This record gives sequence, structure tokens and C-alpha cells, in this order.
Amino acid sequence: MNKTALITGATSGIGKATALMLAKHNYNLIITGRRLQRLQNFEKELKAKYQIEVLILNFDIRNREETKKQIETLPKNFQNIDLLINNAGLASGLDLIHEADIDDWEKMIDTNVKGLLYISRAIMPKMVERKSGHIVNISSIAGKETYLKGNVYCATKHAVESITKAMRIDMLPYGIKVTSVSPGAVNTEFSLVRLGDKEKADKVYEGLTPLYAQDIAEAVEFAVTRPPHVNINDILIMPAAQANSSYTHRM
Ligand code: NDP
Ligand code: 8X3
Repeated sequence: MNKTALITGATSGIGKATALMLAKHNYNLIITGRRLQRLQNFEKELKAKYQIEVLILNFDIRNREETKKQIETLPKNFQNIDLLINNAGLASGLDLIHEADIDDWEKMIDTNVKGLLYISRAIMPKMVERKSGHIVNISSIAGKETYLKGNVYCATKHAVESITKAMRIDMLPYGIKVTSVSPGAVNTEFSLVRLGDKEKADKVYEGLTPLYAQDIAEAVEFAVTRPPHVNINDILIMPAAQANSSYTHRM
């Protein structure tokens, strides 16, 4: 029988590439995000290419009640989630901490921290009941280091790191694996969302070869294809042209 994976934020970037990778491994997929048209197009693409079942969940992960309801009302054949990829997230703004827009802070904290917690809280009890499951949290180099103007985004990813460690401890007796994957600069819609401007977003990747979503999907692939006795705790993956969050080598 196929396993089931739920990927938050599968409309773009890392989430979409990870969903495609999991489809190749014959997972039935629950794909989530706010942009319904994208989810519908992606569902068509997945079903055309792979012999898997696909379920769309179209909701905003910041909405606590909606998130709970979506998981509580899953159709029977999608209720046993084997793999949760906590990917939905964003940076909003790049400003000094005394100048930043507080709405940006709310957005990042509500999505990257609270949203991740809401969906995990809804899914984990069934994993515990079944004594089986794997949770992969997409963190960031921003969860390991703090950089100029990164302030609250970095804080949210530091929180993801801490939540990951907490999950690993609390899930231990139930045989549930917990992995953190922390990328450096990946060329997705991330910078467009963060900076709100295509020209500024393109500059982030100018003069260097960044990571691509596929690279992160491959890191996730490694973590989810290990034998039962192996857990990959943490993967930190950077472009070869980026030493850490502050030093990049541009041509
Ligand atoms: P993208 O902007 O390409 O994708 C972000 C995804 O998150 C989209 O599918 C989006 O879906 C979803 N999402 C955002 N907000 C919400 C919300 N409120 N409710 C539901 N879904 C939401 O960026 P990436 O693929 O790069 O980002 C994926 C993850 O990787 C994020 O957690 C990010 O912090 C992390 N990351 C990214 C790096 C990078 O350099 N790109 C590096 C390190 C980590 P929709 O808009 O349809 O709701
Ligand atoms: C995204 C990577 O360095 O832009 O999490 O914060 S960075």
C-alpha cells in the first residue's frame, strides 16, 4: 500500500519539488497552500505522471480553526499520514529591527512558527496512536545564524529549530522520526515574497549559483529513504558560493 505524505506550501519552490520527489516514490499526496489554481494545476500534473492519489487542501496555515478542521475532516483514505513536510513559510521584509513593519513580524511568526505548530498538533496524535511517522521541518541557515536585517525571520527559524528538537524528544517513545532540513539561498519565489519586487529578488541570486528547489528535495529524499533504525536529525545545505548567512562569493 502507498504511504501518505502531507506537504504544506506545495504551490511553489521547495514544497512543490518535494511533492514531486515523493510522487516518484509512490507516496499518495496531500498538497496544501492558499493558491487554489496552482494546487489544481499541480494535481493534474501529478496524476498525469504518477499512479498516486492526490488531495488538495486549500487553506491559510495561519488560521488555527481552519487548519484543525482540514485535518479533522480528511477523507478516510488520507487519514493516516506517514510523512509530514512542514515547509510553508516566508520572510516578509528585510529591515533593521527598529524600522521594520510590525505587520511583517506578525506574518512571519504566524506562518513559520504558529502555522507549523497548528498543523503538527493536528497530525501528531494519529502518528502517536499508530506509533509511526516522520516529520520533516524545513528550517533555514537563518535558524542557525542571525544576519543583518534578518532579525525576526531568523527568530522564527530559530524557533523552528527548537520545536524540531522538542518534537524529537517528545516523539521518541513512539518511534516517530523528526528531521530538520536547513537550506541557504534557494532560488524560489522566496525573495520575491520577501522583497515584493522582481528586480530586487533577482539581485539576491546575481553573480552566484544558488541552490534550486530540487536540491532541497534531494536532501529530503535522503532523510526519508533511510532504513527504520536511522534518523537524520539535521541537514544544513548551502550553495557552494555561500559560506554562511553573511558571506557569499559573487562573480
Ligand atoms: P516559496 O515562496 O517559493 O514557497 C513558499 C510556500 O509556502 C508556498 O507554497 C506558499 O503557498 C506557502 N505558504 C506561505 N504562506 C502560507 C500560508 N499562510 N498558508 C499556507 N501556505 C503558505 O518559498 P520556498 O519554497 O523557498 O520556501 C519554502 C520554505 O523554505 C519556507 O519555510 C522558507 O522559509 C524555507 N527556506 C527557504 C530558503 C530560500 O532561500 N528560498 C532558504 C531556507 C529556508 P501559498 O502562497 O499558495 O499559500
Ligand atoms: C532563507 C535563507 O539566508 O535568505 O531562509 O535567510 S536566508
